[in-house]
Amino acid sequence: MLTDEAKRMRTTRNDRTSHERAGPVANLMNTQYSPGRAQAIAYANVALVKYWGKRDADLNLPDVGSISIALDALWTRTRMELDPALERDSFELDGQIEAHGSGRVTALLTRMRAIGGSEIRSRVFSQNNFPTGAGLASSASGFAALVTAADRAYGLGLSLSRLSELARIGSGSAARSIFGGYVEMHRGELPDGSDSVAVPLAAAADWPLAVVIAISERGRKSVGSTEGMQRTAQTSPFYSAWVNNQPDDLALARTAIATRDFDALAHVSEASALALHGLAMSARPGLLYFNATTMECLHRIRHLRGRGVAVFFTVDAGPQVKAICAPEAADTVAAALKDVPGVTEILRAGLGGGAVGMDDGQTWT
Ligand code: 2P0
Repeated sequence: MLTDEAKRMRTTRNDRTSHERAGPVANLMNTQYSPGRAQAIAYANVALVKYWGKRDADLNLPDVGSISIALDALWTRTRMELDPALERDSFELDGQIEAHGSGRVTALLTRMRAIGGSEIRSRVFSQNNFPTGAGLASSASGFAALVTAADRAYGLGLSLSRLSELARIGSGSAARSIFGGYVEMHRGELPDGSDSVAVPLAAAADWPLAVVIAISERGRKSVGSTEGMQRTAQTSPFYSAWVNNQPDDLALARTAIATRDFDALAHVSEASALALHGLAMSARPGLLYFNATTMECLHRIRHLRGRGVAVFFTVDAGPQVKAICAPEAADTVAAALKDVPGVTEILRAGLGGGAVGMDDGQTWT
């Protein structure tokens, strides 16, 4: 007996799918399904207009829309094998059986099995090429890769919009990592979450900005995003102001991206990041994701922009600072941030593509 969700997903599964998209590994794609085994790659994203807060915790529906860019240098690769002999799904992350987060993985796979009418459990092997749980959006690339691999392994052929919806159930930011370049996540209005999905705004090649990331702590953050959002919504006196202001910031960012207006994008992105952290600090007890190095990096970036360098900052639920800049400014920005005491590592990225599924056995580029 199909659930209502499974019926709805099945009726909309004939749109463009991840199997048909062009992308950085498109040359490796095979249009044939090979149900049973599959792999996928998805890229992390960084929000310029931030997501923080949920209107429904069960379906993971956001209280606000958001806008992000995909990062080509930070990715998750996931391989899946269905095995009728398995009693439960197993999930290995970076070579270790993962207890943390495996409940979300199983819940998502159970939903996807319901869509395909399968009961066969899977072995899931995931690999991040960057630190997990340190404010670098590992859950975004992770869940986007998972639903893309599962779509192929279970032979579902779902549309990108439905994959975005499923990825969102795993992690709100993951809905955005189904698409590449500049992406908007819609808050949506419907209680079933079917309009709470991401859409592409512009391709990476349309406006190829660069990103420089200053790492100052590699450990897992003390308060995860899900718990931090819940605490903020329940205790911050400023939460409703945050929600009410978001449509204005989304409109500003949309226009800035459409017109390639770097200064306008810089202003709204920094405002959104600072508002998010001000909001988080106003929860009780307050959430402090910055360390001293974070703050110093923000000053350094503002100083560079004051000198005419095309750069702005954003910070997520962790201390790492992401500097978004014109490609020709990336060397200057990287050198300036490397020099900040407490910065242990600099990562550099361009804008990435959307999640791509491929058959098992194909090799990665
Ligand atoms: C964002 N963050 O827009 C914001 C800014 C962190 C700060 O989305 O609870 O891991 O799994 O939906 O997606 C991180 O939150 O949270 C996040 P859940 P998620 O990128």
